Amino acid sequence: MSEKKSFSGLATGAAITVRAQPFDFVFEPARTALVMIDMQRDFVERGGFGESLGNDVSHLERVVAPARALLDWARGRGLTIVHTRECHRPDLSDCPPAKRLRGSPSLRIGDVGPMGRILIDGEPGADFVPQLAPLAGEIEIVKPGKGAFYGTRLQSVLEAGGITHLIFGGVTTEVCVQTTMREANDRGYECLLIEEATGSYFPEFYRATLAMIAAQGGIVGWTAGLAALVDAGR
Ligand code: TIU
Repeated sequence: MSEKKSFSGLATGAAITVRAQPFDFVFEPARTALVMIDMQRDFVERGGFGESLGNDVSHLERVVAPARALLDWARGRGLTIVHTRECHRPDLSDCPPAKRLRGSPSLRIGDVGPMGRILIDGEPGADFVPQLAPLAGEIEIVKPGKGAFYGTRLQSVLEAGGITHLIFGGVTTEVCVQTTMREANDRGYECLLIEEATGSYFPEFYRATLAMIAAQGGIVGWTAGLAALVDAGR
């Protein structure tokens, strides 16, 4: 039963229409949340989890400014704001050994790196990049997995707020962002990903993810440029 949600439809009068792929995305701000995925130092800066996996983090630096612009837009529109962080308890009790032990990273989850213990809640690396830090009253979800619904209170928070539509930004596009969009889509949420506000260590995966979200008539959801969102409903 925890997977159920109500489908009450859009109220009349306050809908905004965004030119999007594969067709227009229509949402009502009062029923929409911005979900900013994992804009953490461990993914965006050198010396963190992303780099320990062998990735070039410079690909994600360019996401910070557009993600901040998206966040500012959502704050101005009065959307519910949700920020997620992927990290684990200091005792690693919520980190499956399969996640910690897979592959041969230079530093494993829980090891001490230049920004503290890798992907551990409370350490500097697990914190938000300063430009994307939550403001008072915004919702923060700490998640142990790639998807933001797994092992978290996100669904109940969204249901309590009457949220039906989600606008996404954050990193990385094909890992935590796409996983969360798929989880949300299966739960009945209408999901829009903002192209400039998300990024991947792999440009080809970024492009492929945007394409696969909108393919087949929006099999996962919609994609749109930031300008299309900001210009809509002006
Ligand atoms: N490795 C990678 O691309 N991403 C992650 O591990 N987590 C998120 O995407 N947040």
